[in-house]
Amino acid sequence: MTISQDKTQPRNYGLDFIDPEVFAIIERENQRQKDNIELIASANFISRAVLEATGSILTNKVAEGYPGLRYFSGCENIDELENLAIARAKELFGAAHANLEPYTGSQANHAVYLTVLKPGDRILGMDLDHGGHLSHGAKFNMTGKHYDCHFYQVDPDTQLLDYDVILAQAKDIRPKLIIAGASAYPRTIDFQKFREIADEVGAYLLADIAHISGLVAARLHPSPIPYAHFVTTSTQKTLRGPRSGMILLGKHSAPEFARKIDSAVFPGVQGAVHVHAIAAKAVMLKEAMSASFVNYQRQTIENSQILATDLIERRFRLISGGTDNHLMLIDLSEKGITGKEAEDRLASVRITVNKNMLPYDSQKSTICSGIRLGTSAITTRGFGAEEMHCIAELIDKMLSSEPTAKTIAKVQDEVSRLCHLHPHIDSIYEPDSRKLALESQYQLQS
Ligand code: DSN
Repeated sequence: MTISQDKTQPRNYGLDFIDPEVFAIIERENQRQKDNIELIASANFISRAVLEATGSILTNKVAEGYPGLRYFSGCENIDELENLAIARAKELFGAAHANLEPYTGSQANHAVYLTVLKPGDRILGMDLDHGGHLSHGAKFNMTGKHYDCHFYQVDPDTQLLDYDVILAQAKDIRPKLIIAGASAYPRTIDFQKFREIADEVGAYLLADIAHISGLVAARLHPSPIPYAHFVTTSTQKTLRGPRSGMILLGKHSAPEFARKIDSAVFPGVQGAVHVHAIAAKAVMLKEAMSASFVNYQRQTIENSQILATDLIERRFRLISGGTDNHLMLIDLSEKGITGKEAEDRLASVRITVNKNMLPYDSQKSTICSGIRLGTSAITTRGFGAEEMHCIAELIDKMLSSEPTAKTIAKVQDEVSRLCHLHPHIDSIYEPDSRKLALESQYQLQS
């Protein structure tokens, strides 16, 4: 490749000049994010501060081990950074020990398994089709291959967790580890009950709060820290941080497991630290300590509940009849449309959702009978109650019957109007933004 520059101009080593192909793809994705209503429940928009930390020169630094015990020199700044992130995580979640090194939530889970399980040991986790996660024992995941995985489901009538049934199952299976936590469960999880079940059968309890960690940080969902032996989370969902992971231990489990979990993360599951991600998580944790973050999470839940109520009024059937958190699951079987068709139809008008398996689904996972919607990303953009009413109407127009070309055009116009009304993340880069929900990210408590 030849890179020639106009010698009269300052040298340009930026991405746009060095690799215009990648630059163009990123620009197109930026535009897509601006122009679409993002309803994928695990999605969010990070702040400029988190983005800057993620893309910083920290990527250049090699570090293995933990602060004060590194396998490479030159880690004095990195030690300070990681200690800061750990202190913030402990403060925010009321944890006695925090490990900020997991690359992802799944890696955090694997570290917990390595800490307490041997190959072939029994796990009891939530069934993937009932809202669980791949890394909780799915047969095509590493966990399903290494451990003897069993699953609890939701009640067929209420679609809620039935703790008596889970207890009976746990007594039968005698798992060494019980996993509480989900990717698609719209209701509050009772971690205290899970701990009682674990104690009854002599199991360890892992709470995977990947989806709800932002709500837990804001005290809008009960915390598992006092109950679970291990708490894991990814950091990019409701917590609004970088794509990464974290492990937290309460004061009851830290004395026994702090050292073990650290060595399970490194060198057990991972190698060198993603230092740039540690910095981004430190910033995320500072943002999450602000009053505006709590307001944001409150609005996220309120938006979710308004959207759910509006959809129910339009004769959509919601799994469990509603939502307590940032997400909802819609059963489309009575609308005569599959999850895949709904996902495609909404994508055609720039509303982004994911098809989702429902409890006791008769469809295969590439088709699904439902979709999952979440309000974390749109709430970051500043969408409120009024916009939720509009979105419910748009979804109804697109899914309740085959939309005509005229309807599709009208819905597309309305999506453009809403996106224009609440600009993309670029607008939260402006400290003088007039939009309170976006501006508030800068109003951090000292
Ligand atoms: N776990 C997947 C989800 O819930 O969407 C991806 O993070």
